[in-house]
Amino acid sequence: PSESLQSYQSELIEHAMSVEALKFGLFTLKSGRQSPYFFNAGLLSTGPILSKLATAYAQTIANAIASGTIPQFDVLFGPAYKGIPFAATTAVALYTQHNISVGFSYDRKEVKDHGEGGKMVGVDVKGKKVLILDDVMTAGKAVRGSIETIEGHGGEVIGVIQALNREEVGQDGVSSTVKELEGLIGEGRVLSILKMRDLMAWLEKNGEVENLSKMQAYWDQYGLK
Ligand code: OMP
Repeated sequence: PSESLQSYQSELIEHAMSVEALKFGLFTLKSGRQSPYFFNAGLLSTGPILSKLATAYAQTIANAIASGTIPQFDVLFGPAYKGIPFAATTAVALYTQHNISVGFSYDRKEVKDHGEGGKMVGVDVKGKKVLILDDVMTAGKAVRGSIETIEGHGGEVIGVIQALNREEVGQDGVSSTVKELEGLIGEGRVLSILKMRDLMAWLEKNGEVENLSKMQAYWDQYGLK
């Protein structure tokens, strides 16, 4: 890893570690892979940490718009459950810190049969450009579900942003989750605050030799080639 970390990136890593939302050790993933690290965004749950996280999402999004990587968009979509508070706070940060005004919406996991009904809550995505905001991506299963939901409601997905992109190959050992998703929504449009490489850069900078070598071994086996 050679890319240098921005301060909002190292701050997020350090805050996440301080509440054990980011842990190094041995963990079994949804895919069955044995990972030397795990990111549990559900533990990013204090005002100060949410504020750091929303600031980091907003900064990443604003940079991507400024460089033309993603177009300006209308709606920030946060999938249930963890995406909901993160998208809401990021919509606020985009407005207060970057003067970017967007709508906010989210889905329910269960369909309601009374009251406002339906699966979607918030701004209608129909005919709108939508950016999906979620916590962590491994094989992209969750993101694919969100793309289906938004397109099913007539929206156009112009990008995806994650707090952490683990950058892993698919179950077949060769396909790249990021490439496949980019095939659906456009080149370069899968954004993240942090990538697995950034975690490795942080470990290297902080002299965590043992964790770094486990991360390297995992990367050699499952990382994007
Ligand atoms: P995909 O849907 O395959 O991209 O995996 C994302 C999901 O994996 C998340 O929504 C979590 O349920 C879980 N997960 C984490 O939360 N953190 C990790 O570090 C790794 C995983 C995982 O199991 O791959």
